[in-house]
Amino acid sequence: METITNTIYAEIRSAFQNKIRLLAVLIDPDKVDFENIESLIAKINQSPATHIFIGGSLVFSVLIEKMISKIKTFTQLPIVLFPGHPSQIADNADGILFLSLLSGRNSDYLIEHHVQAAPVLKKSNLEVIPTAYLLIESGGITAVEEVSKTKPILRKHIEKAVATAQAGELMGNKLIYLEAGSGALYSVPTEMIEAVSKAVEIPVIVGGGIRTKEGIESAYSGGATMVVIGTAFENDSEFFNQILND
Ligand code: 1GP
Repeated sequence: METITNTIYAEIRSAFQNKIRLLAVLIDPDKVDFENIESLIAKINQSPATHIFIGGSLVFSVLIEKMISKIKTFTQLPIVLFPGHPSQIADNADGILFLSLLSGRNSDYLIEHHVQAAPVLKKSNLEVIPTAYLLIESGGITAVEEVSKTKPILRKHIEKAVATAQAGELMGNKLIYLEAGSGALYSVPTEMIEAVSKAVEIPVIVGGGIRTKEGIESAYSGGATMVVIGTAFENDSEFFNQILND
C-alpha cells in the first residue's frame, strides 16, 4: 500500500490561512457524456477551478472509476469524491469527502454509511477528509433532502447552523460544507456563511444554486474558502469563460 498523504487537505488549509479562493467543479458522471470528457476537462483546465469533485445521487463506482481514469489523462487537478453512498467509492480518485450529514437526524448519514465505507477506505489510497455536511433550506425540495430523508436547516436559523457547524468541528471534522443542494433555487445566505465562518476555525465550503459571478463573490466575501459549481457548468460549458470576461 502506498503512503497516504494529506496533500489535498493541506492545500485547502493553507488557502484558508492565506485567504486564497478555491473553486471546485462538480461533475456528475450520470450527466456527462463520456465522449465529451476531453473537451469538458479542457474547459475546466482553462477555468479558475482548483479541484474537481465527482459525485451524483445514482452513479456506481465502476462508472466513476472509468470516468476518473479518463479525466486524469487530461488534467493535473486533484480529483475528490463527493459521494452520496458508500457504493460510490473509487480508488483511483485522489481523495474523498467523508461526509456526515449533521443537519439531519438520519443515522444512515451520520454513522451507518461510514461503518460500511470504513473498511474499504482503510484499504484504499484515498485521502479521507472528514467533513461536516449541512443542508440548508433553498426554496424547494432538493435531491439531498429527498435521498437522505432529512430536513434542511431553515435559512433564518443562523444560530442553529452555527451550533451545528461548531459541533462538527468539535467532533473532529476538518471541513464544514454548507450545501443548498444541487440546482437549488436559492444558494446559502451570505449572512449564514459569514456567521459560520466566524464561529469555526476550519475551512468552509459552500455549494448549491450558485450560478453567477456575484454568487461566487458573495460566498467568498462571507468567508468561504471553497465554492462548488455544478449545474451552472453542466448547463453551459462556457460558464467560466463568461465569468472571466465579465
Ligand atoms: C452540490 O453544491 C453542489 O452539492 C453544486 O450545486 O449543482 O447547484 O452548482 P449546483
